[in-house]
Amino acid sequence: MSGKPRLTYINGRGRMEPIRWLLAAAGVEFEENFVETKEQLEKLIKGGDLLFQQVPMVEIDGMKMVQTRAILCYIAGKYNLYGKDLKERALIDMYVEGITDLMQMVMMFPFSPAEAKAKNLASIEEKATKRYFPVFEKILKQHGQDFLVGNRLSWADVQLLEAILAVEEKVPAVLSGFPQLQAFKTKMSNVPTIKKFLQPGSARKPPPDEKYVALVMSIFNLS
Ligand code: IBG
Repeated sequence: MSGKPRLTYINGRGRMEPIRWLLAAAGVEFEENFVETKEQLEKLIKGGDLLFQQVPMVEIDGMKMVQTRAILCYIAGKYNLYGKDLKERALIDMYVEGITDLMQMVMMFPFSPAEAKAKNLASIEEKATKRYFPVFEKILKQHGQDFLVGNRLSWADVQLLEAILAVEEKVPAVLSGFPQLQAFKTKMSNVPTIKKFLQPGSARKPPPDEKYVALVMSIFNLS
């Protein structure tokens, strides 16, 4: 056995992408097992490895972990990206949950019916610029540090950069009113492990396209 974590999911972003981001930021190499058909998912389910009959599933340290948030917490804790004490952890949790709420809208966007696309895009822009990004702009401005919590890289920083880049793919000028976030994006993109992940050929998955939507719809029941 290689000892590398093994990720089971489709070959696309979905719910696995923040896990890929966090492992990459921690400098951890991983292997991927791509589910390509509904039959393959059903076989995995029959095999009994998916606790709730769902992916993402990550094999790590002898465990077969499911539930995205549990997996992320484990990786963040293991690789020192989860604060130095309970209070820093509480902040990281609050920031991550907020960003996850925004990312939920981004993740579901490709599945919007054509007639709802414009409205859903406007809603993502509105929530990003009026609710979520102002919070992080203010935090960074107030403490004047490079990272959101404890003056060192944490899970919250990684999730925020992922969210900024994902929203920018849809709304390129979204950071125009957020100078702190622009500087944050530049600094975070230059953290060596992240810089590597942002380069072509990494395990980072491309923006969702029609093929991705068709693949997801052919394998999963979206709810
Ligand atoms: N709470 C779980 C988690 O966070 O891990 C939810 C996991 C989940 O919904 N998994 C889906 C699944 O395995 C795949 S992600 N479904 C099994 C089934 O039988 O349908 C599906 C998804 C994508 C993009 I991709 C947007 C929304 C959902």
